[in-house]
Parts: sequence; structure tokens; C-alpha cells
Amino acid sequence: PATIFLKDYKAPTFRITDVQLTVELGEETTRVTSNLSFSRNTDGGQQVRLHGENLTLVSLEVEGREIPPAEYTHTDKDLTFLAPSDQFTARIVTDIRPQDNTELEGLYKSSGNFCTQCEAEGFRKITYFMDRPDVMATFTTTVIGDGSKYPVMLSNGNLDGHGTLKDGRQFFRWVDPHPKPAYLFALVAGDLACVSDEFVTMSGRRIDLKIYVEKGDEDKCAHAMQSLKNSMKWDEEKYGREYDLDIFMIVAVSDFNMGAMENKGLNVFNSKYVLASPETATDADFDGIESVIAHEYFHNWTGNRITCRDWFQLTLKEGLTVFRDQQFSADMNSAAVKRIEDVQRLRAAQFPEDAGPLAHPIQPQSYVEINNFYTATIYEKGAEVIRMIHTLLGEEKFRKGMDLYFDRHDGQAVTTEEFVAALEDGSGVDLTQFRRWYTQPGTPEITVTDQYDPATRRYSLTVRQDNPKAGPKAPPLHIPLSLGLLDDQGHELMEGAAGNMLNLTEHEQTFTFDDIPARPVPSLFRNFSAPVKLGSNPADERLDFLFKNDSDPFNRWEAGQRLATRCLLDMVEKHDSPERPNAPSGTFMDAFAALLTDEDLDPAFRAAAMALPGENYIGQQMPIVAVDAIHEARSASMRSIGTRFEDDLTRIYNQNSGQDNMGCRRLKNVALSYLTATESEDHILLAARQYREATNMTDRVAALGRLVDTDHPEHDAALADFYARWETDQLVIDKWFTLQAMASRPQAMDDVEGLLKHPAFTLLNPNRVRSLIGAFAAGNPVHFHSISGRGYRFLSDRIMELNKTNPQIAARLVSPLGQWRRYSPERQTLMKEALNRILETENLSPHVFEMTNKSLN
Ligand code: BAL
Ligand code: ZN
Repeated sequence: PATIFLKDYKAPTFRITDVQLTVELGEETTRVTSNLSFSRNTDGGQQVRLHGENLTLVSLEVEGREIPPAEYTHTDKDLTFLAPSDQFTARIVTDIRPQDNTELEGLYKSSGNFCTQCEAEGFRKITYFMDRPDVMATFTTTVIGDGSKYPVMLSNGNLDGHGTLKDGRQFFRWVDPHPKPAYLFALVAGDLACVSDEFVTMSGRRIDLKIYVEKGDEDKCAHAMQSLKNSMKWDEEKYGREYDLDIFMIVAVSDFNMGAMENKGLNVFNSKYVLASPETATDADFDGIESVIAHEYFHNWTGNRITCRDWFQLTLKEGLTVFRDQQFSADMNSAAVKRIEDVQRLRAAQFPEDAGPLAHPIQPQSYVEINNFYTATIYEKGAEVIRMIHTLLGEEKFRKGMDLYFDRHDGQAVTTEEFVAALEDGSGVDLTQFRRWYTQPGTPEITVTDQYDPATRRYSLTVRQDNPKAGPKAPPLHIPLSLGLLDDQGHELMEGAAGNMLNLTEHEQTFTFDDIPARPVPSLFRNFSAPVKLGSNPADERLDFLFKNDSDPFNRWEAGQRLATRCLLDMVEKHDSPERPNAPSGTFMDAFAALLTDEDLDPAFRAAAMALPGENYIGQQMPIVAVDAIHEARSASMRSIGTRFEDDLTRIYNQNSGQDNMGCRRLKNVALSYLTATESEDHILLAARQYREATNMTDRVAALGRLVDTDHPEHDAALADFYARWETDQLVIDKWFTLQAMASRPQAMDDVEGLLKHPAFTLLNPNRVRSLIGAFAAGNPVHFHSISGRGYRFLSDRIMELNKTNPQIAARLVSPLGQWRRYSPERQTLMKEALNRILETENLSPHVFEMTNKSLN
């Protein structure tokens, strides 16, 4: 397959300025009639090339004249003809078969309803078009079909009319006055229920809000609707952005490749990010819904009104919009816990990507298949880059920069360079060096040494940055280092608890601080002010001090995690030696004990601080991941903490039971995880009781998660009960698959293979694939990396099967195998074998080819 390069970008010779689309939905054939208005954009000849895939061309007219086949060329990828003049119209009729579309890109069917997914290049599977984001057109869409089967017919924009045609078919016409690229097109038709509300904008306009769901799910939309209203208000208050159509619609579908899609005025969502009731969704699900609803809504300004010039600019809209949704969730909930979770996600998904064979800058230079570039780097690192701009500019100047960006580029398709220039011009802050973040891959590694001279009362910090992935000659990045200095009582030595912001711009730089009465303890990269790895490892005592005293909650949590990580790594290192410890160090245990009695802490923060780093994270700290030793060290630590602090943990469990509060539930369930780790009968029965008596999914799933890892009779009983109880709720059954996929008990691999044959399992539903196969590969290190190679074969078999029906989802499963360099030689061989098997598959899609091929390099 061909590689596409950023350097080859050329503006289109012609633009399409208006689209009049008629879609006649059928059970066999769906007919799409597209009336296009073209106008010349650049010199470059008369040739017009339209993208199109899997389409049956019925007819082509240009300026009202039927074009005979001799006058156009037609391949399985495009349709080319000559423009008669600089401005002309064309009418193209094509037939498609949405019911056969298992790739879930373009127009397809989900649970009997029609829906679309056009980003990045799905519109070309609906009709011939210049399917590139720098072609922005107004759209009028008429949907026609059987009104008894599809009473609801939706598209982008405002409703302009509906009725019944002479032949009895129903039609709805939608007009979207805002020029948009085709990737933002959407169409939905089906027998759906609707939940309605309204929002009054800051200028007093009344907006209809509609959430469409399958019948019976109406009572699970309240949280999504409230999140939408909160998002609309927040974007007005925080960024001065008002909604711009008369109606905003969300449709929940159960078969969806992504989380959700920001189509103009008609967001299509994976039902996972819409449907929630306390009985069926966990607190984490509620948070996920809030943030994804916000994310898609915020795209209306950052993505839709101002879009990307080409797909190399994807982070322009994604990094910025993730940053905005992170800000929103932080404002709605505990900002400290939100920041911790965002950094955990970055470290879990983006750091390994940036250190492995699939590393790329947030603005990549080339790709084979754009769908492979919806990555943690583009999204999560992209958001960190925007956050650093926000940190460097400060709240007020950042807003000025954003205001200028909106003013300057509204209605345009732009580049990240234009974004940075607007932020720079609006704020007056020079971002010349900062721009390197857009083109350098890799996670910078920071080492810090400090010195204190009591005679001069001068303290100095020497900070060094290295980015091995970007190569030895890579120029230094501009890194904001938010710093606090603490005295031995834990008081701040510099003004403002937020500390000072240092600009690290050289490979190595020394910062000095005068008038410091005694050697201070530095608190570095407060609130994780840059996406870097801090290499220098302070002594346990310093970490313990920061854990107890730092006023920056992120760094307080971080110090605890570093302490825990050090203990766990020490246990791993001594795994095969006679002095192998079976519990974390005394310093760690003391710090943990302090947490258990600190009732002043926010319960959610306390829960986050009490949780041990996960096995994958511990593995990331090792040159070669010691899979089994890590698992054993972590399990032994859980057990020893559970035993040593049984009374305190039981007290916390009891105090926080029965409280209708997310933080309390989280704290209680962390306590439960330690207690059940002791494997004592009493605690297993406690989990079983919690499972049975739970009034919400958070508690039920937390308890079931503890039981699936045991061989206790409650294991089978609880799993069977859960399935019987929720059999008809797909999203809940996903959890049932995931818990078993992530279990570490010895038979887990047999269980996972057995689940493939379960009647509720299907490779055609992406959520189900993620719930079993994705969860196993990413969340069950000890079985996935089994030295038998069974886990790798299991994954490669599924990728080869999925390659036939849904290449996008297949390709997304490849990355765990791409981490082979981080494992022992035996595992490396097995992982590469699995990758080679995939590569030898007949009819390998470009999606899977690119991911597999790059993973081997
Ligand atoms: N644009 C694809 C889904 C999202 O990032 O919102
Ligand atoms: Zn997005």
C-alpha cells in the first residue's frame, strides 16, 4: 500500500461548495443521488478526481449532460473526468449496500437502523466526493425511505421539511448552512426513541436537544443530557463559544468503531458513552459519558467550524479538544483526581507508543492508513502539548490566543502552525522553540541534581533533558517545569503554592534560588507540567516527605506511587534470590499507614493514593519486563498490606459503605481489593455479600472483580448470577467478558478461549471485541505474555479473523505485540512469530499491514 506524505500536500484544484444529497434507503440497494457545485480553487488543469470506494456508479452528469463511460475513468478508488469550466455542477448517482457493511465505515446498519461513520475517509463509501477535510461545503440532505421501518430520519443541520411522497415513502430534508468537510456528514434512520430537552444560549437562543436511543433505553439518558447542557454552558463561560444551529442531536448506536463522532449537529455515539443508570453503569462509566459528551460537543468549535487542512493536522482538533474536555471534567469534579487519571492514561497508552516502533510526532510526517493515526500520541500527548501552551501563557493570555484563533480561522481548514501562530499573536508570547513539540517523537527524559550552599544561602537545580527516540542531534524542547521548594516543615519557600514556573530550553540548565534558609526539598513538575519522564530517583525519605507534605496534590500522589514502584521493583529484582522480600519496605508501609488514618483527605484522592501501580506500569520501568516476577511481587504486596492493615481497611470499608458518593465507593472498593487479596474466607464472603446486596453497578462490578480471581465456589455462582441478571443489556455483558478476560487465576486463558464460543460473543461488535480480546491483550499481562506463547497466538488469530470484517478494529489490536523488544528473548521470538503470521495472511488490509509491518521494524 502507498505511503502518503505531509510534504506532498497540495491544495485542491477545484472545490465543492454545495452538496444536495438524496439518500433513498432500501433493504437491498440504497441509492445516493448527489448534486455538486464545483468552483476552481487553483490553477492545475481541468481534471477532477473524486474519491469513491465500494460504490456502484449508476450515472454521471456534468452541467446537465450525461457523461458516457468513454469520457471518465473509473477505478475501485476514484472517478476522474474533465471540468467543462471553472464553475460547474455535477450529478452523480450511486448504489450502495449498507446492510453488508461490516467495516462500520460509511453508511451501515446497527441493530436494524441505518447510521454513518465518515471520519476519516468514510464519505467516499457513500458517494463520489472530494473526500478531504480542506474541501468544505454546505449540505442539504434528503433522506427517503419506508416510514414504518424508519420513522426517524436525521442528518446534519436544521430540519427543513418532511412528508410523504406520492409512492408512500417518507422523506425528511435537513439543511446545514455551515460549510463542512465530508467527514462531518452524518445520516441516521431507524425506529428510535427520543429524549428531548432544551438549552438557552448566552444570546437567548433556544436550542432543541435530542438524544435518540433504542426503544427501552430512554431512562438511561439523563446523565448524558445533563452533561450536554453543562458542556454547552461551560464552553460559553470558559471560551465564549455559543452553539450555532437550532437543534443538537445525539444518537446512540451499539456497533461503533470509535467512542463517538462529532458530526455537525448530529453526533453519533457508541452507546457506551450515552446510556447510564446507577444499576447498569459504574461511576467510571458516568465520568466517561460526561467527558465524551463534552469532547464531541466542544468539537463544534474546535474541529467543525475550524477544521484540519489535512489529516496530518489531526492533533489540531483532537489534542485541543481533549485538553478542553479535560479542563471541563476537572471543573465539574475533583481537579486533582482528574489530573491523576489523565496522567495515568497518558503513561499507560502513550508512553509505550512513544518508546516503541509506532512512535510518531503529534504531527506525523507520513502514513499508510489514516485510521491507524487516531492514537494516544495525537490525542493524549496532543492534549499535553496544548496544556503546556496554556501553562506557558497563563489563563488570561491563553484565552486571548484562543479568541484570536476563533476570529481568524472560523470557517477554515487550517494547520497546527496556524493554530500556534494565532496563540502566539493573541498572547504576545514567543512559541518559536516550543513548536518542536509538534515534530519530535519520544518522551523527554529529565534528570535533576541539586546543590545547597549554606554560606551563600543559595540553592541550585541543574536540569538536563534527553530524548533518545528523537536522536542524539535533536534540538532541546521548551519544557515548562513547575517547581515548589519546601522547607523541613513542609512549608512553601517560594511565593504561591502553585510554585514557580521554570522555562527549560537548553539541553542542560542550572537555575539558582537565593535567600533559601536551609536545604529545601524540591517538588518538580507540579501537576505534571510536562509529558516527560523524571529519571532522577530521590531517596525514600524525600519521597515519604513529599507524600506527606506536598501542597501539590498531583505530586503528593506521585511521590506515593514512586515509593511503591521502588518497593515493587526491589521485590522483582530479588525475586529469585534467598532474601526475596514478601512485603513492601517499612518506609512504604509507614506512608500507607498514614493514609489510612488521614480523614481530612478527599476520599477519591485517598483511594487513588492507596492503589498500587499496575503491573504494566511497573513493567514500563524495567528494560526487560519481568512479567511473572512483577505479578508475584504485586500480588504479594497486596496480600501483605491486606494482612498488616486488616483492621484499618475493614474500618474504612465499613465507614464508606452505604454512602451515596463516588469517592466513598472508590475508597471502599480499594479497601475491599486489599482485604480480598488476603484470600481469607471472611473477606471473600464479604465480596460475595457486596456483590449480592449492591444497589449500583460500581459496587457490584468491584465485588465481582474480586471474586473472578478466586477459585472459591462464589466465583461460578456470582458470574452465573451476573450473566442471568443482565443478559439483555449488551453494555453490562461487556463488563462480564472484561472481568474474565483480565482475571489472573491459572485457568484464565482457558476461560478466555472458551468465551469465544459463548453465544453472546461476536467479532462483529467492536465493543464486544474490545471487552474480551482488547481487555485480555492490554490488561492481563501475566496470561497474555505466558511463556507458552498461547496468548500471542490467541491474539494473532483474532486479528487475522477481524482483518476480513473490520480491518480498523483488527489493526487496533496489533500494538501489544509491537512491544516485543521489551520482553525476554523467548518471548521476543514468540511475539515476532505472531506478527509474522499476521503479515503472511492473504488479503491483508492496509490497516493491519501498516501496524504489523511497523511493529516488526
Ligand atoms: N473525531 C473522532 C472521534 C473524536 O475524537 O471525537
Ligand atoms: Zn475528538
